Amino acid sequence: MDRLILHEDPISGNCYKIRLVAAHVGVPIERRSYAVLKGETRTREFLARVNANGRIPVLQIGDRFLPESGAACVYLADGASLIPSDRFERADMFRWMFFEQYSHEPNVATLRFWRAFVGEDQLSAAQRALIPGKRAAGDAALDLMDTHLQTHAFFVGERLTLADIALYAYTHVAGEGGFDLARWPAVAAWCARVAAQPGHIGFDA
Ligand SMILES: N[C@@H](CCC(=O)N[C@@H](CS)C(=O)NCC(=O)O)C(=O)O
Repeated sequence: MDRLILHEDPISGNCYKIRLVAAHVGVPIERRSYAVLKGETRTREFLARVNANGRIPVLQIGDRFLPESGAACVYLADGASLIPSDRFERADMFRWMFFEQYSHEPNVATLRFWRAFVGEDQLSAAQRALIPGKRAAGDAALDLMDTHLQTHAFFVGERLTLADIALYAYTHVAGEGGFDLARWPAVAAWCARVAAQPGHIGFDA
């Protein structure tokens, strides 16, 4: 088995997804930390060696580097029950993972990052102007999730899949971005359900 190293920032939910999948499948990973807030993923060395896109997470597998949280989750969960074997369910899992990347993370995670880590008073005028749109889009993503979860225990196939892990990472800390989960009770109940699964680890584990 290749040595696995997660290049990460511990504050990042995208990195937490990968640690959570690794815990569920019982695969040990080493961790190498970079401070996004200090620009440590934008150094010449990081861009040349780890990820030309200047972002974490990156899963290093032996001497190969795999950026993008979803790709790393798929790599780690290959052959495990976190990826449905049924063709439709597998595609549906990717549907929710793509939804997370396009409709959820850019809104819910970005507002969390700005509020909890950068500080609203440190934002540029351009960033501040984006807040209302991101708030509305984050609310809409949580509305959609809540509607689905009113009649489903998990996102796909009534059991834990990568879709749940991808969406859980930033949803369970959405309060840090000003999204009060009390407004979305089915989402809050699902968060508790995901956290109660065997093999679960918390953000700070
Ligand atoms: N789509 C990517 C997003 C990665 C991403 O946005 N990473 C952020 C931290 S969560 C980052 O590295 N930001 C540093 C920067 O852009 O300089 C994924 O899912 O891995």
